[in-house]
Amino acid sequence: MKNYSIGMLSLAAVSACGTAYAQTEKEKTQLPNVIFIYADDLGYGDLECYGARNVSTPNVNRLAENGIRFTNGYASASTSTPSRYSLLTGEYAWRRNDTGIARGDAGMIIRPYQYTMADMFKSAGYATAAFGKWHLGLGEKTGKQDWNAPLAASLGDLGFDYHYIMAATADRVPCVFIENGVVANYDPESPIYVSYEKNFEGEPTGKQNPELLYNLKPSHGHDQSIVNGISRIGYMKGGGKALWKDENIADSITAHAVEYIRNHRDERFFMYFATNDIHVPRFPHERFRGKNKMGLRGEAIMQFDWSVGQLLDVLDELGLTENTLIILSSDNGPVVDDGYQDRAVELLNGHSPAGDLRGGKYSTFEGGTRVPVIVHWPAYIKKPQVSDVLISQIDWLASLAALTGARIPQGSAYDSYDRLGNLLGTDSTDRPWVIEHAANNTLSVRTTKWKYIEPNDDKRTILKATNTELGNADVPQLYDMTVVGERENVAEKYPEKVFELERILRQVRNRTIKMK
Ligand code: NG6
Ligand code: CA
Repeated sequence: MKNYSIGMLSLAAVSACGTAYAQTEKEKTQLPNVIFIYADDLGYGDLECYGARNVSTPNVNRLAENGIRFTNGYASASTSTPSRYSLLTGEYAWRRNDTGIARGDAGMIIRPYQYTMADMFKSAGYATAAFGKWHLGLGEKTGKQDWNAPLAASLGDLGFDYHYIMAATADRVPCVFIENGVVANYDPESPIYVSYEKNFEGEPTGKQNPELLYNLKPSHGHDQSIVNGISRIGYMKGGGKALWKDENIADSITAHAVEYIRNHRDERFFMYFATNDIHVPRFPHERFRGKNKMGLRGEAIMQFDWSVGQLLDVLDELGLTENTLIILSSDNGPVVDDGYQDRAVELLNGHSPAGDLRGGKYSTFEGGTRVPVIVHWPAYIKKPQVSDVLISQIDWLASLAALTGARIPQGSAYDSYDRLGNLLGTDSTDRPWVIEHAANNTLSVRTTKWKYIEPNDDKRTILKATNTELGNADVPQLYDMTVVGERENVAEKYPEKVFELERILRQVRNRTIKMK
């Protein structure tokens, strides 16, 4: 039996499985606001509090110094769409075959009937909102959206009361914000057309008109439609005054989030704050330019930290800091050259984006999925700590449902377990296993001591364009996780371990295992 006490209050503790529910009205009134600060491609080593030396992140440090900083926290996947799908549904993305990196005109991947993180909070009486990068599709069908009318399906169908988002990523068209299912700041003089098949007649592309790329040029891919002097993935026409300017994206997302907090100061709210930073194209606001010796990538980290600071400041100002639970993390590991000539590689200056982990974004290796995780809730977490407990974003839905008292419908959030005690620092029992999902759909199983990577047929050991070690092999790999860096494959030495972890993976796949 566990007790979650918040200030004067002790949340009713329930049952042998350690689930805590906010049961009474009084308890419910003490529930915190919840904010996810979800960075894009921010690596394990990219924050000062995780050892970064070339860039300071004072606002994130503030959270770490007064909260819990996790050293074994995992995103579910090493790319964005599957990671976000898993976080928001509590179901592994690899259970479906349509959750890979989404196009900008993908149909909405989470279906309206699915239960989501936002549904959970809404059912517990929270106001719910999403800001920033979405990348989980919009509308009914891929390629069939009418961007000049309300979208046929959007986040309102997934439990979010309000959203101000980018459809996909900054490197994919359409380059406009979507507010509550319609293009924000829509310009009727300039209707929007999008295609991932072919260009629109007379429209320039990065490939054919490199002279028009006055802001950033691609290093690989990203040579289709040009918006704001930067070429993107996909073709678009129109947009007019609705088109974003990359240098203002962080300001725009943050301003909307800050305004939301102000307007909902008297309500309990859940906010999914998904920054565009530090994804490519990295093109931060002028005020960060020249401020970091790593150039644009370092400046994008500074801009991320600035956004965090804006949220913290408004919470302070409104007296909401104490009872707001903030969870800061990233959707996948780092990449340096992800397709634009932003000089990120040459200006690293000794910085290790993945810390001492091997691999990065796209990999099966740790750099792909082990990410910063910081939890901050002054009313509850009184003793700051660094925790090495094994946790995964897949569990956040069930864990926060345990906090709020929301009941998850049977069969929903199937892969998500209540590990609230881990997140709040009261339970240091490791998750018995964590599943990591690489870009090529290879799965790995991490336990406290071991990591098993299943064999695959992908011949690439390095993703050349990004210079990322992928960790592929056609034989089983087993690494001793007490040794940093996944260097020595000891599968042949410990066949019984390989067998044990293979079995866990098989059972998780088949849904024949339940975590104790
Ligand atoms: C890749 C893009 C990369 C990035 C990634 C998705 C090319 C050559 N590369 O296909 O730039 O957009 O998709 O990143 O197009 S994620 O973080 O959203 O998953
Ligand atoms: Ca990402």
